[in-house]
Amino acid sequence: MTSPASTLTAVVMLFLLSYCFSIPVSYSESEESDLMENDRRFAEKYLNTLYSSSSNPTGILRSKSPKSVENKLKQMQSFFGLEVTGKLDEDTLDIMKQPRCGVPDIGEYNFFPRKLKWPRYNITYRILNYTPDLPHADVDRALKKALKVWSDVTPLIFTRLRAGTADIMISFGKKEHGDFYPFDGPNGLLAHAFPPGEKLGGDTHFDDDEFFTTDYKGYNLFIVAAHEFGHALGLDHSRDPGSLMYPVYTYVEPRSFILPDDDVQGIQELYGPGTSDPHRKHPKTPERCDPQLTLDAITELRGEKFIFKDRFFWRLHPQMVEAELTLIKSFWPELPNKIDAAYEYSQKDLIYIFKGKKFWALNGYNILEDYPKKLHEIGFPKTLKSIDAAVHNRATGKTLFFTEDKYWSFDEEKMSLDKGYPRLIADDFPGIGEKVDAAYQRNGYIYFINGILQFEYSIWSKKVTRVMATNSILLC
Ligand SMILES: [Ca+2]
Ligand SMILES: [Ca+2]
Ligand SMILES: [Ca+2]
Ligand SMILES: [Zn+2]
Ligand SMILES: [Zn+2]
Repeated sequence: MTSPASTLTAVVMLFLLSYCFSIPVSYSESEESDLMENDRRFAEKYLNTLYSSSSNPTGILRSKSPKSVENKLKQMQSFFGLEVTGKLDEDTLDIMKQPRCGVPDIGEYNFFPRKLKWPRYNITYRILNYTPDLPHADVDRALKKALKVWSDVTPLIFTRLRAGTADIMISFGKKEHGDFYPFDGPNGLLAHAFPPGEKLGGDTHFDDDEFFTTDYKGYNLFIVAAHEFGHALGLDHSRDPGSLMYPVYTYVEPRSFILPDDDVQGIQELYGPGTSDPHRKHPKTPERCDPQLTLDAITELRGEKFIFKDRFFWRLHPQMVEAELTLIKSFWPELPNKIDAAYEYSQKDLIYIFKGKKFWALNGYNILEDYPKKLHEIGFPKTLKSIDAAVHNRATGKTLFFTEDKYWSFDEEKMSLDKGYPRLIADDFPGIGEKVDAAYQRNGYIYFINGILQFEYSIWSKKVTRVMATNSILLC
């Protein structure tokens, strides 16, 4: 028998799998129309719950004219940075199917100048009941830690009450649970919370049809709660995929969680900064057109470019003008948060990802068995600490690995390093500088990224033919 945890993980994985590497399947005409009908109904429910003010747990004010489904769809596509077509395409459905918060992405009260916030810094909370998924002490600890995320960066002080009415009443419930915003069974909506105010204001509800955990399995209670308490304190959803207030659930290891900068700005706009923030650095989401932009790694993947920076990557489709920013963890939860190098070996439909002494082989969403492996297993010296950049040359079947001022040539057929390496970058690739941050190949050129500069190097004439800004790769 499978445990509920692994079943849920499998369901979550299925959602993720359908996200972008969906393989075309052929259906009969009637099957296809059934599927489309199901998707249409699913999408309509999603939009009615999350993009309409009348069903909005935080939308105290109702909009006067009900929006058409097409308009809601356009709003949703614009919120998630998708192409705004007003049509239910695959990318849109894929995002709709991801597990998320039940608070709508558009709060109608946004159009009014008043901000919903608590009029004082001392706020009380009370845990009304518990999930059967975890020991009480684990729930207490996760919720306390989730509140601390916010009190660390503001003057807010949270006090737990064991009886009576607290500002933030916390409970677990299923389906209809007393507030006319019913939950939906396993997955889909995970929790919701009401903005600051009387009575229901600040109250936070968790869908107990979910399996809540203290680790990466199921849904991590601390991560879900930290997000919901953001609402309970007055924050709306953010479009920044790196922020905690992004509506879609992404697992982050609680031990290494630091509130992202976008959320710090948001909460401090309401309550101001606190006096003793234990974290000096809050992670910022990279900006595509920042002239100071540097990059970690670049690889092609099935015709798209994946451009890695910190916890994120941009996906650049050859036909698209906008690069889509995504968290590495939302594609490959097992990968580290920041990577060193990446390349595609299209003959085997694999990409390789490097971090420190380890590397992974990925086929779409799947990490191949036996990985991660260690660099020395493919012949690198044991003393080598990391790879700076890697690029595969289809014409020669060789992959070049760059580290500091040296590089190696690797034969993909023989699976071994070529003799006579490492060699100096300066000797064989004059003009590209003494190190490489990231590299990729196209049409007989290798593009080397070094800091804020990108060097176009002709393999044929063995020289630099153009120098561009690094952010030009992101069409800036
Ligand atoms: Ca309340
Ligand atoms: Ca649910
Ligand atoms: Ca790198
Ligand atoms: Zn939310
Ligand atoms: Zn509720």
